[in-house]
Order: sequence, then structure tokens, then C-alpha cells
Amino acid sequence: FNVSRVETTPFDGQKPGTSGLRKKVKVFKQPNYLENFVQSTFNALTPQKVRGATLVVSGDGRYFSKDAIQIIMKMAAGNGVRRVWVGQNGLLSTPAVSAVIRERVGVDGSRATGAFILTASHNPGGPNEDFGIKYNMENGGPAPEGITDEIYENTKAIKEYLTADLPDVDITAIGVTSFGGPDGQFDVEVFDSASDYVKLMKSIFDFESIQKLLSSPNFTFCYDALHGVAGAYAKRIFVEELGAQESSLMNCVPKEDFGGGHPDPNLTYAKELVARMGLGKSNSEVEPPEFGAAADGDADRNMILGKRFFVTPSDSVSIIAANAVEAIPYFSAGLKGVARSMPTSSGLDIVAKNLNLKFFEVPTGWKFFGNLMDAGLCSICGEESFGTGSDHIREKDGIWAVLAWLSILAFKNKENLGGGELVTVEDIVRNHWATYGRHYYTRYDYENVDAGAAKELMAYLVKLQSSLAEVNEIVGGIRSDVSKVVHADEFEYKDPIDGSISKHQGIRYLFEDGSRLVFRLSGTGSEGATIRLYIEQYEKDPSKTGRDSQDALAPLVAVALGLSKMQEFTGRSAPTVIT
Ligand code: VG1
Ligand code: CO
Repeated sequence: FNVSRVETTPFDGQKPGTSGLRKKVKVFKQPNYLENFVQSTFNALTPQKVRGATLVVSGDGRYFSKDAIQIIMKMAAGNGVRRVWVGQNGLLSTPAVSAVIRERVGVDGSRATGAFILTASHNPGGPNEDFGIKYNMENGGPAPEGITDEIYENTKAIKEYLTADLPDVDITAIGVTSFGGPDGQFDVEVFDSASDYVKLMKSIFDFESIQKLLSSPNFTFCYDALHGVAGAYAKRIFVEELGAQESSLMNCVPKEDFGGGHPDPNLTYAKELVARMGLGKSNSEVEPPEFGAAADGDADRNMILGKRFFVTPSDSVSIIAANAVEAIPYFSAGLKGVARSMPTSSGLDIVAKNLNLKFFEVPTGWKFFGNLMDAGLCSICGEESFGTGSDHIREKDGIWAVLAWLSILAFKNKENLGGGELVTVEDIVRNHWATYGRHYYTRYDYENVDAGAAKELMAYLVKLQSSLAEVNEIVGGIRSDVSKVVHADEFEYKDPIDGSISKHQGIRYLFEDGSRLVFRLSGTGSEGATIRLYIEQYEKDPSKTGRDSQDALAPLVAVALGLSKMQEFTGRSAPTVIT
């Protein structure tokens, strides 16, 4: 093949957000738009990570992925990449990409040093919806801010990109296709999307004990992939490896448009699962399963449900951390430490203290956990946004979280599987609250608000926090039954490994009784702005941990809305999503 240099001019707004570049498909389809971003990424990497390198290119299979894969393969060849690995049909979940970078050995003994992941995660897909792309590094984790900043700088100055005149490659069949170019050979290796990931899961968990649980007559299970890529893994792991019924899988055939839905595993968007689990307005006569879970489009998120019971993601990571050493073979030697993102509830802090574990609080986005894990300081981490994971890879991992919960259930029910009363998901959560106290928690999202209005609200809150006296006067005027604000700031993080500093990571109001209000702007949207408001209140008294969470949090919610003048700034009287 031949390589050509194609002239181009910069596009505005190619700054990677919390997790890569996410835009409407129409934006991505503009001539040179994707090419500019990919070339800017190549230019941000050291030459040896490009020339002669092996790169993974795949994603959650959303609309435009197949075109994007062909474009990126040609550009990879044009930039001197030695080989590209593609999951069959272009499918790889985000956690599977991370596993493939870290674990897979190619048919010729090669190893990958990076990946282009094609996904907009939980954002809807289809011709009128979102596409996305992000780059992961040789440790399997998202590119750190130093690299994403450089990619952005490159996009503002780009003049040309390199591409090869290759034919399209068939990515539906497993095998290697080779081409000869000016600098030698270029290969495309198409491989099974699931086997490396399945192998890794089998090395972490005790599949035999989970299988016993799943086949026990008194345990019932269901899993909803929301038409995302998780379906490909769910079939292999839950049905083929662990013996779950085929009928326990919902929406497990990956679709380009996620069936027209929002592939976001929460109580609002995972409607079918929520109804099946007996939550919400379901009047079905059928007894709900004991355990249910869902994933997002790229399968890095998870929602865990018990029968008629919702587990908050903040509680989930705390409970996994508290039980991991006993229930999961991978952790049997002990945990190196635990970490959470700043807006995630402080429940994990208390587990860390009780178990005498190292603890870290990082900004939102998985990239901040990677350095801690690479340095051997963190085993388990999580985010309130339905993200949970461990140092087995460098991404959050939806199926891993489900296997972790099944392991805990299997461990707690070792004696009960023949029949009789099971220890349920709800029992495990309530026992956890009894031991550690409960963090009542909720998140309000105001999606697609006017970007200017969102900025003004944030600026107002930054200014307000400089006077605690004024803050407390307002708070007291709204509700006299909430405690005092004792500290307010804009969260800033200094990475303990590389010393890099990340500023403006959300505004925090911390109350005397441990309650917190956090405000931040989303970095993953593709239109307008999304304001996220995180509300948390700690209850230590075991006799008071059983309340309805929205009731318990009502006073703090009122304070948050009043303090931020939410309606005044945004014109919204209610959030779009409550989790
Ligand atoms: C959101 C979540 C954040 C998560 C990120 C990527 O970011 O809040 O916790 O890491 O999505 O998850 P933001 O900036 O919109 O709040 V995924 O599954 O979209 O890669
Ligand atoms: Co995701």
C-alpha cells in the first residue's frame, strides 16, 4: 500500500472530557473530523508507541463504529503502526480492551501498547445520537490528563494526517490479514471478543462456587445488558460458564442503537429490569428474582439490585471492599488499599478506617485510579456513577462487579444452598449499615441545561463559599434542622505518584455532622451542560438506618436547591434524572 498526507484544518471543541471525546454522530461524520482527532492522538504519543507498535481498535458496537474502525486502521498503517487488533465484529467492552492490552498475546507473540476505544458509554447511539473515542495507554487505563491535554493542543494546530490506501478489512471473521507497505508489513488481527476477558475472570473468582449458587433451587438471577456490548460477555460467562438460564438474560444482543434506549444502568433508564425486580410501579404477579444487574453500553458500569431492593453504587463498592478478602480468591492475601471518586459517598472511608486500609479520594473519572494501582496502593475502587472495579485491569468493570456480588452471596450462603432461607442482597446491605452506619445518598442530574446558565450557577457557588457566615445564614433560613457548613471548597487533587495537579473538580459544602453537598459539571455530555448535584448524609445510629432515602435527605435537598438557586439559574423545577 501507499501512504498519503492529507491536508486538513482544525475543528473547534475536540477537547477530551471525563472519558474521551463524545459528540453527535453527525459531528463525527464531518470529513476529517475523526481523522483529525486520531492523528492528534498519534502525535501526542512517543514515536515508539506508534511506529512498529501493536494497537487495539474496537468498541461497544454503536452506530458509526464499523466505519470508524476502517478509518483508524488505514491511519494506523499510514503512521507506521505494525499491527492492529480488532475484536470480532469490532466489539470489545471497555474492560475487555483493558484486559486485552494487559494480558493478550497475539498469534505472532506480539503485545499491545495502546487502544482506541470507540464508545460514548451510557449515551444513546444511532444516526442522531452519540459516538465517542478515547485512547488507553499501555497499562490498560485511559490516557492521563497530560496526554489528553496534548491531544487537544494538537487538534487546534493540525495541518495534515497520514493514511494508507488499504482496502476495507473484513472484521467479521477471526484471522490475520497482512499488507505490504513502504516500511514493511502491516497486519490486522481479528480475534474473539470474549475469551481473554473470560480467562481473566476465571483467574479472579471461584467460578465453581458461583455456579453452585446459580444452580441452587432457591436462587434466581437476571442480567440486563440494555442492548450494549455486555451481552456478548454475559452469554459466555453467565450462561455458558456458570450455567444460568438463557431466559435470565435480557437485551443481551448488542445493537447499534441500543434498541433506541439509553444504555445507562440506573433506576430511570433500566426500566424493564427495574420492573422485573419488583421495584417501581410493577404490579406483576411473578415473584422477582433474588438478584438482578444491568450494564451500560460499553459494559464498564453496573447496577446491582436485590429483590425489590436497590443497592446504591456507593454502598456497593463499600460492601465489596468489606467482603472481598473472604469471598474472592484474587483478594485472599488482603487489600492494598481502596479509593473512591470525590462525589462518591464517604461509606468507603469508614470501611477503610475499620479495616485499617490505605484510602484515597480522587477526582471523577477512572483515569485517576490507574496511577494508584500501578504503584500498588489500591486494590478496589468505585464511583457513585455505577462504576466499580479493581486492579485486575485499569477500567471500571461491570461484569466484574456482578461476579463480585455473586461471590459474596455464594460465600454468605455456603450452608444454605440446598434449600431454605437465603441471605439476600438486602440482608447483606442492611447488615453492612448496622456495622458501619449508613450514608443516605442521592444524585440529581439536570441534563442539557443552557451552558451559560450552568457556568453562572457554578461561578455563583464558588463565590458564595468564600463566606461561611453567609452560607450558614442562607442554610439556616431554608431549614433549621440541618447542621452547619464547616468547610467549603473547590476540590483539587494532587496525584501522590506523579505530583500532577487537577483543579476545579467540583464544589463541596461539608457539614458539621458529616453531610456533604457537591456540585459539578458533567464532562461526558455532547450537548449543552449537565449539572450534577450529589447529596449525602451519614447516619450512625443503627435504629435509624432503615429510612426511605428521599425522605431522609429531604431537608438537605431543600438546602442544596435553595443555596444554589437551581431553579433561578436553570429554569428547572426538577432534575431530569434522580439516582
Ligand atoms: C460520568 C460519571 C463519572 C464516570 C464518567 C465516565 O462523568 O459521573 O463518574 O467516570 O461518566 O463513565 P461526568 O463527567 O459526566 O460526570 V462512562 O461509563 O460514561 O465511561
Ligand atoms: Co461506560
